[in-house]
This record gives sequence, structure tokens and C-alpha cells, in this order.
Amino acid sequence: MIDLYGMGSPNVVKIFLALEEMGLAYKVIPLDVFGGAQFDAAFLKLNPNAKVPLIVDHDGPGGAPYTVFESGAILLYLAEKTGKLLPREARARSDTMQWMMVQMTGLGPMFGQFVHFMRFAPPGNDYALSRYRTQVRRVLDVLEARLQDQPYLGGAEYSIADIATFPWARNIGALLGKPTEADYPKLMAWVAGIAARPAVVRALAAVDEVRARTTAFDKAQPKVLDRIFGRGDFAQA
Ligand SMILES: N[C@@H](CCC(=O)N[C@@H](CS)C(=O)NCC(=O)O)C(=O)O
Repeated sequence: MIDLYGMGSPNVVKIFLALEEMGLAYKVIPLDVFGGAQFDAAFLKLNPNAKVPLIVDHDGPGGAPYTVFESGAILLYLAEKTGKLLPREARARSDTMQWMMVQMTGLGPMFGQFVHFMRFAPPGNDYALSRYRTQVRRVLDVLEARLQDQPYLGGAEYSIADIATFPWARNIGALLGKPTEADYPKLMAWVAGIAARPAVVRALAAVDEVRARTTAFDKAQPKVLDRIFGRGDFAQA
């Protein structure tokens, strides 16, 4: 059994998608990030970095419980554990990791900053909004080009590279406010194909349940938001 600590954010959605696709038994432990629960002492013992997703695998290496945080590390851990969603052949395996890292280091952080300045920052951030929107679109262009000649980001097979990217890519219409089918036809077809997978349908239903059990970002206390974003009383510079 695997405990999954999280809420409904894209980095957590990745792990729901992987657990469902791999057929692993898991229990969801809602962690109320916008209520500040990531700063509780008990959770900080599991993840000193105070973020979700996090898993505790009660049947970890050597049969002992094992804790893993960071969504990319969790995806790799689960893929190694099950032998699924990460090809064995050396080139395909490395390709898959490379495209997963494009999400981890590019699309995720750039999208995260874009959403921060769009939703959470005080007004007057035209430079930041333009910079992060441009960077998001640059990475999306790279993904669109990749999908011109490969069905999946890693190559021939559905993999953890797709799982890492889908939770962000499925929201680009809402976030970028543009006719995305025209801009990203291959990417949007890839999103639609993944959204139709039975494991993805189950995972997104489970995400809706955890979302209903945790505080929505727009209901968060100002102090909790200040702490998450390192501003106000929590600013260090
Ligand atoms: N690089 C981390 C990012 C995790 C992350 O930023 N998690 C957010 C929710 S999506 C969180 O827990 N934020 C709480 C905080 O920053 O206090 C990963 O991929 O797991």
C-alpha cells in the first residue's frame, strides 16, 4: 500500500495518474496546503522541503516503508518499482527521462511563475507576466515540435514523460486564454488521447475528491499565502 499526500495541484495529479496507470494500491491523505498543513511538524519530518506530492511506500526497498518526495523522483521511483512507464532499452529510457526533465525544469517552473504573477501577485507585473508567458509558450512550441514525429513525448510509448506533462498541458486553454487547438494541434490531440485513457479518467475523479477535501487557493488565509510565497512577514530579502 502506498500513502499519497497531496491536494489537487498539477504536481500531485502526476502521481494519481501514475498510480492508477500502474495499478498500484494507494490511499490518499489530503494535505491542506492552502490551509498551511505542509508546515506542520509531522509533515516536515516526512518532507523538510514542505511540499506535496509525497508518498510513503509501505512495501519499499527491502520490504521496509520508504518515503519519496519531488514529483519527478516519485515518478522514477514508481517506474523502477513496477517496471512500467519507463522503457528498459537504453536510448528510449534516456529519451523518456530527458522529456520528463523538460517538464520538471522548464514547463512546470515557468508555468508556476506565470500563474503566480497572474493570480497571486499584486498588480503591476507586466514584465514578469510577459517573460513567463513567453517562456511557457516557448516550451509548448518545443513539445508541439516533438509530437510532430512521435506519438508520445518519450517516443513510441506512453511514459512518465507524458504523465509529468499532461497535468499542465491540459490547462493551457484556460491559463493562456488563446485558441490552443490552432496554436498546438499535435499537443491538443495528445492531451485528448491521454484524457481518454481509463486510468486517467479514474485518476482525475480521485483528484476531484481530494480537491473537495482541501482548501481552495482563493479561500486561503492571507498569512498562509504570505508564508507559501515568502512575502510580507516571511520575506527574507
Ligand atoms: N518540484 C516540486 C514542486 C512541488 C510543489 O511546488 N508543490 C506545491 C503544490 S503544487 C506545494 O506543496 N506548495 C506548498 C508550498 O510551497 O508551501 C515537485 O515537483 O514535486
